[in-house]
Amino acid sequence: SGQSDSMDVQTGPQIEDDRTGFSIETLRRAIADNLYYIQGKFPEIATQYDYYMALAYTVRDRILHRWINTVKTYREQDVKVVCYLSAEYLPGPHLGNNLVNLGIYPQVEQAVRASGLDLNALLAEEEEPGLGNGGLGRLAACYMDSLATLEIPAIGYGIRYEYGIFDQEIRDGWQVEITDKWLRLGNPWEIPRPENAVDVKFGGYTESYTDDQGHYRVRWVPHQVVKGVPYDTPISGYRVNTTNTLRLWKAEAPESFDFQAFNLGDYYGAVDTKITSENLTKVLYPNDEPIQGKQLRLEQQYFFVSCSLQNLLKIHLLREDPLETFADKFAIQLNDTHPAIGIAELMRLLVDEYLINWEIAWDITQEAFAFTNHTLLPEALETWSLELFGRLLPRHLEIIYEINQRFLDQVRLKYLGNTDKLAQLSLLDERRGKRIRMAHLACVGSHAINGVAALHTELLKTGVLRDFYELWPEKFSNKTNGVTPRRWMVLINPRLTQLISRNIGESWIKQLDDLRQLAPLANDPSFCHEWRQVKRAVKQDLADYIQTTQGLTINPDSIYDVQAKRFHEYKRQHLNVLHIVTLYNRIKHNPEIEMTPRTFIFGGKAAPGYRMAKLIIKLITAVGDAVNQDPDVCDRIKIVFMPDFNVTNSQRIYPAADLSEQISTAGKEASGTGNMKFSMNGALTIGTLDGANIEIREAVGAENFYLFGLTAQEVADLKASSYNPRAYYDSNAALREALDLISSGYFSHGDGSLFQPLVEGLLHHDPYLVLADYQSYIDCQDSVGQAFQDQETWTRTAILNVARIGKFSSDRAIREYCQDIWHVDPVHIKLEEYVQAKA
Ligand code: GPU
Repeated sequence: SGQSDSMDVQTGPQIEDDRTGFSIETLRRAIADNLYYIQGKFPEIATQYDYYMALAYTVRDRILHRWINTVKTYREQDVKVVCYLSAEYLPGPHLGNNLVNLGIYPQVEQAVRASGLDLNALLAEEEEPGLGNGGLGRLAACYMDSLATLEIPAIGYGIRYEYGIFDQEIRDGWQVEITDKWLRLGNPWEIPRPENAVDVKFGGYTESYTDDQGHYRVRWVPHQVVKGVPYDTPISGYRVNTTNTLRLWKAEAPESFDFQAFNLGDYYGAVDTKITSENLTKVLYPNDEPIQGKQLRLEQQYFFVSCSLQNLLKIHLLREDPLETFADKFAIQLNDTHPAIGIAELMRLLVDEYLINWEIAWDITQEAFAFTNHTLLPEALETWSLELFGRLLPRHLEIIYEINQRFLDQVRLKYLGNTDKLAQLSLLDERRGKRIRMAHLACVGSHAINGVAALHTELLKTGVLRDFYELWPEKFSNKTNGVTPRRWMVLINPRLTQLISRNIGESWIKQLDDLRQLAPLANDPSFCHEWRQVKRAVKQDLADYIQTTQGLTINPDSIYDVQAKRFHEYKRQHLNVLHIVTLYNRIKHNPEIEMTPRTFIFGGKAAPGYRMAKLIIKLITAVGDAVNQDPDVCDRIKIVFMPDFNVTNSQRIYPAADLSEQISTAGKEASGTGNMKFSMNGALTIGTLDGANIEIREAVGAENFYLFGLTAQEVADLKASSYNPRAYYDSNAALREALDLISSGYFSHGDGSLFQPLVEGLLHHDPYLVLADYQSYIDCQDSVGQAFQDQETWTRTAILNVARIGKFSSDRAIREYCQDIWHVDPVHIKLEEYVQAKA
């Protein structure tokens, strides 16, 4: 049998080879070995999951070899390291991505086949770590991929949520949330490092004392201590040895803290502490652009930030570097304000624990930190009530007062007598109860501040952060988002990848601008034909999947018109629905009407407490139920709601789309990143002048982009001049009919009240200007329908979109961060033979 080969081999170097070798036979043997020694199974009783684990460990061994060499090199060469602080990461399944990055996909495919298995079936076994809500968390994962690929020393710090973002099911057309037990069957990609645990304090009070040298000092006497245990996941780069670390912290009860209670016989009290400690990292808050004020959320933020900064200081001191050089060795990036408490925490650690004087500590802090803002929605800007903040972090409150006082002294000098300026810039919002403004803390404590798309950065400078821009224009810059072509093209769209690489080589995978070489091929009929064949095959794949999972038949020759993203009113999924209902009414008025067949595909989760977002999901499924069964429609319109939109499921959607819906109210979507993923896979965009849409349109050419709607300026002007949505309803018959049909109960079994909140909201408030943009959207969609009739031109346009999308690689974004903000350089990792290393 296959087993006997591995029994016969010699011990010694051959064993090492089984953990590092890439040949098909070595890989096959390693899988069998891991099934036996890791899973403790033999083939007759092994499940697909067991084989997935055996394969995952096989791949992990190859990565570990590179990881160890990476860590060793960083240590020996005393390099500057990027520290990305993010409350969320959405890395997606690791196995496939690691196969791509290691360059062993074909070998592993064959080794798995030689074991009598199917690689796709094994890949499907992996539970993805849903440790984020959407764009912000996924961006962090793309950046980790690019950092490793560009050979930049980096650590990603975050939270090891035991339950990630909920799984979404649709029951009776409504979203139902199911707990995400992603760790249930074990996680082969993480290594716990209990020896690197740190303590984090909460609550209590502060007291001052005078030290031996007569210095005034402050001591924090906490009410509770929680232990943070790091779990490390390797992040491989594409075809390089560099393998960086994603370090996620889990909260546990400290061994010693309630020792006294334990001794006194309070066994249950001690266990209680354990339970409350572990609650800290139990679950991710499922709000995309979050609601305010939950104590546990602040505890999570402080917990992971304190763990991370303590860890950095420990690494720094282990390297025997003086604290004064801390900012030369670490660049700390704040992924929105969620980790902004880190500014006060680094001050506390330097001043209280390492006894550095305030001014020096402040210079170090400002030099080390940089801040990325990800939203313009005023309700999403984080603030914490003084009362809650002071109760949980009494020492940090004092430090923030001190930072604020020194900052406002500076402001006073610049704006003599201008008390409005002081109130506007202050870290404390004195209206609406006293609250701490985390964005202000982040701005004051950082040397660099950036937005995530050109328009977004401009709006920050003239809007929410204008006073800071006036004060420190040199701190501001734009860093337009990007996404990794390794996951979002190579991994998820092998057909397209092969077509491209066969024609222009493989350099584009690391140099996405090289896709430009496709441009001349847009005029090559045989290339266009192959392109169409690829698209058709990928669309068939999605049709098959929808058939099997939902029993719904869709037409692969129809336009796949896709809107897949979190549900939020500003993203305007309901505008999309109004288009569908408008088309439906046209058919009802004129059953013979010519119409390009469309399949409307939706995907996305709503925050569990966001009633309107959930009602919009119900509206989509309700319209779907009516339209999909209506014989009059005759396959001109189909509506699909793909449940549980996550990284795994999204990977089937992006490659198959013809039309990408990017229809947010101008000025509301900071950047968007799905827009880039669709475009890279050859979808055309229908979109507003919002976020990165503007730059995508500039890159691909206005003639290759379906633009509609008001500009950000027009939106602002219209709102200022008392917008009246009702007037649009009154003057537009098609719009009126669409809204009336929804109100009538036609889609809700005669229940006219179900969608009333939605319709009434649009008619009387419409904060996101759905009605104002309706006609422009409909007209634009009509031209999309027309254009799709001419497949030759459509394909040419799609090819040009891909040829010109290079800018939106996260590699470009990371290069800009490295040059302008972090001032870090690549470090090449050489592989030391394991055999040698061991000797
Ligand atoms: N974003 Br703030 C989130 O996904 N979650 C958040 O809490 C905040 C922002 C998104 C923006 O909405 C999106 O426009 C952007 O592309 C993304 O962050 C990454 O920058």
